[in-house]
Amino acid sequence: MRILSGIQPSGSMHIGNYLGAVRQWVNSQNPDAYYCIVDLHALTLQIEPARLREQTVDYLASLLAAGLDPEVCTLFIQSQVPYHAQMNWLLECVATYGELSRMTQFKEKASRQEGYRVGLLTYPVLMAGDILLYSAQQVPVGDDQRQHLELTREIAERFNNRYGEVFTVPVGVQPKASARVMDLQEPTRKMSKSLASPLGLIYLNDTPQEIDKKIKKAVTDTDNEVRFDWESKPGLSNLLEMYSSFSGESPEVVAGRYDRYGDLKRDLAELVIASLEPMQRRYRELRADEGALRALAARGAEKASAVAGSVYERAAAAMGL
Ligand code: AQP
Repeated sequence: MRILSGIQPSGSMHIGNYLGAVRQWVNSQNPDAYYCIVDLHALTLQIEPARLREQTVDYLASLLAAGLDPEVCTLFIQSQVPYHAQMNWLLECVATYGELSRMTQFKEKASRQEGYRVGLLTYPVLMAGDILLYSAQQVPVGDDQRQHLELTREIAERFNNRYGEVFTVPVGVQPKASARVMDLQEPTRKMSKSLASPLGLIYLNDTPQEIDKKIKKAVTDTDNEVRFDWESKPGLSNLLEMYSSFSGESPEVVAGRYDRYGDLKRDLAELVIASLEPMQRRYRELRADEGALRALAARGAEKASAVAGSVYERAAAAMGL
């Protein structure tokens, strides 16, 4: 099964990224799976160059620590495969301004800043290129990327109708639980790096004390009845779903064991700390050898270029270049 997915090295990786996307990557890795750190996407928002460089390596270590095996799948850095930027231009001449300006993430992010960059509008096209370059059949992503994936399908179909069959039309795959992990302080909003509220996100490398504090301070409600109900109890349901994602039980079964929010929060904190601990240990070991991480990324880029190059050449030729 040909798979492609990516993650932006903006901010630090959080459990929304892990439960919504990265854990699926680990479970579905195979020799035909391509996973990339999409550093070009990170340029859509303000980020210090030195920080971006550093975080890109942090993400390599985090993905390996989470369980990706470069002997099994291909792991690479987007900007090291120039076909992504080249394909972006071809597809910008297929996508329309109207469809890009209707994207919910664009509207949300643009509304929070003055003078936003053109890249903020067009990055779903870059993402479409990321996917189509690898003829991906499946794209494991969190729920927030559903709209961008639908756009990718439309662009692929339009291209194929206009210029001939070049692209595979992909499908998105969401996890059964935690496709949308919510902010712990504002549980009606997704947990998100660019809206980092200090207590709202759990980062994969948070200390046990930080995790414990954030979960204990998570916003719930006042009626003190433990019930899984997103409509009337979003804060509590977010905690129950998080518990369920780490323990494998259904959120209803977890809810049935508790009478008090405090007890649930205490046990959830313990569960999250214990689940992340082996990953954190492995992260520290891997991050200590930056040379090895960069060498691994270079090998990944070489493998990825071979696949992306041939699809790019076919797309460019079909358009008359
Ligand atoms: N809260 C979330 N719940 C479940 N899945 C999530 N993902 C992101 N947030 C959640 C999934 O993680 C993958 C990588 O995401 P990304 O870093 O490339 O970009 P994003 O979706 O835009 O993530 P953020 O954290 O919200 O970053 P900003 O704030 O920069 O937009 C994707 O598969 C995504 O679905």
